[in-house]
Amino acid sequence: MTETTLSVPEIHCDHCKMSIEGAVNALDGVASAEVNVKDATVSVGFDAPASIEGIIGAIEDQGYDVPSQ
Ligand SMILES: [Cu+2]
Repeated sequence: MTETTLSVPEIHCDHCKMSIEGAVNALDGVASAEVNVKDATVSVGFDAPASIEGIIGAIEDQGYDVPSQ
């Protein structure tokens, strides 16, 4: 399993946490997604067919900018 932590500076509250965790956990291949509101990060554990690009896309679809990591 690949584990990665993405910085998403626009995360600021529990609403952000719920929407991002919901969207990323819904992706095929994602084992776990957890948002840390204080650090504005998303930690994800995943295997194929999930990919970094797909995970970033799901976060962006929720309205958050994901700067180059
Ligand atoms: Cu928020």
